[in-house]
Amino acid sequence: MDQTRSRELFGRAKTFFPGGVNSPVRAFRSVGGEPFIVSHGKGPFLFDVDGNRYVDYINSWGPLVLGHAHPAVVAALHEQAQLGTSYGACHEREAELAEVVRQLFPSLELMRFVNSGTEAGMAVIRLARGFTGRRKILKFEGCYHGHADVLLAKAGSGVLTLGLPDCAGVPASAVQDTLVAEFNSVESVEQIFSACGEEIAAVILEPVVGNCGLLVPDPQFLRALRAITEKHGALLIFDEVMTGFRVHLGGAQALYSVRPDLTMLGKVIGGGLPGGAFGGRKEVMEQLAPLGPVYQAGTLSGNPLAMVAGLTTLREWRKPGAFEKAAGVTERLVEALRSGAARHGLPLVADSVGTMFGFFFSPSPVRSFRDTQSADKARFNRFFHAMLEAGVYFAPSAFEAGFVSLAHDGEAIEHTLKSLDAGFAAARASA
Ligand code: KE4
Repeated sequence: MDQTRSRELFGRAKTFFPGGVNSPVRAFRSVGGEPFIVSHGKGPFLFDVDGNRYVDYINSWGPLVLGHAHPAVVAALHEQAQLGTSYGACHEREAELAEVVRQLFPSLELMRFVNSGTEAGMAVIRLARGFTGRRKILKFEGCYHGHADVLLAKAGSGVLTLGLPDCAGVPASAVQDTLVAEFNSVESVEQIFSACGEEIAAVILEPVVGNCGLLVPDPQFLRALRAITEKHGALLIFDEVMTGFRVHLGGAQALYSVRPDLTMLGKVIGGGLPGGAFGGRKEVMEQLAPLGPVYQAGTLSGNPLAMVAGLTTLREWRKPGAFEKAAGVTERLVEALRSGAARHGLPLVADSVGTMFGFFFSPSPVRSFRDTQSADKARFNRFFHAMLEAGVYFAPSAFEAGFVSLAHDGEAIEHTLKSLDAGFAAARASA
């Protein structure tokens, strides 16, 4: 595949940006090689500056449930741009989007729009601490909630050790009150709560994990977290930035019938523009300025472009049959991954929840962050590059989720399935 122009432009990008990128995962460091440079996207496809076409299973890391440049979204943005791109003042589109969000997420009795999932994460932690008067936060290994210091903590050595900084620049003081438990392990949560439950302001998690590959919750896990947090007076926070509208129109909280106290949203809600939200119980949200003492703000929060992109996206996405169609294609892809790997004698576990999927080259089920470490990363990387060569773009990391859009029908999915043998043959080859 000729990527001459991409190489030139990526070389230029590296003179401006660390690693040539504006977000680390885009640099292909985990899979090796260098990324292609996008010229444009359309439906399920990305096109690079050398004219190569790729079936895109990243969809901008989740936002594009309709695919790239959906005509209705483009038209809505074009119309709004002529009325102004940002007002820094109240306008009707905000409540219009909020109304649709609350129809799908009734637990958001009140909400606030922000510009990213990270902002939503910062806000819910401060709000939970302000509402409860407590300091400790319990998160789970492998879950990512944006890059706010307080959430960049990794598990300490012992079960009860407080979080350790997960990257340079995060002082120990920033994560000294962040505890880290094991996803799908009720026992690890109960141990921490029995030791300091009355100091814990909130438990925060991705209810279906997408940031260390896909981890599906055991049936009783989310219900157990609900019961434990209620018992100890801690808030339950669902980070649905990735799962929102994707695993179910109403997110994981609808799919698993567990109502959190606070929810983070992002990605899909902005329809491909910078957008996020957080919301939940009225009495908690009323602690927020200007009503209450917890401060949070944002220049571009609720900006009309993101509002109309989100609104148009959700209106199309909630049309009868749309979600089910994309979920059906996702299941078909996962089945083809399983059967293709088996045909090539490769150990592989694959799963999907709604229109989100993940797979590991692993002989055994992957139910926790620790399990992900047994996955064969080198094998994934060979698979990734062979599929890219065939014009199919999976996430450039063995530890990310994949996403299907409404546009992934017909040619896109047929081309993908036809290309899998090449991917598995490369995966099987010795390093
Ligand atoms: P943003 O600040 O990137 O909008 O959202 C942070 C975030 C919060 N919560 C969850 C569950 C998320 O998945 C994310 C961001 N996800 C990554 C994908 N692993 C975004 C890709 C990137 O960082 O470039």
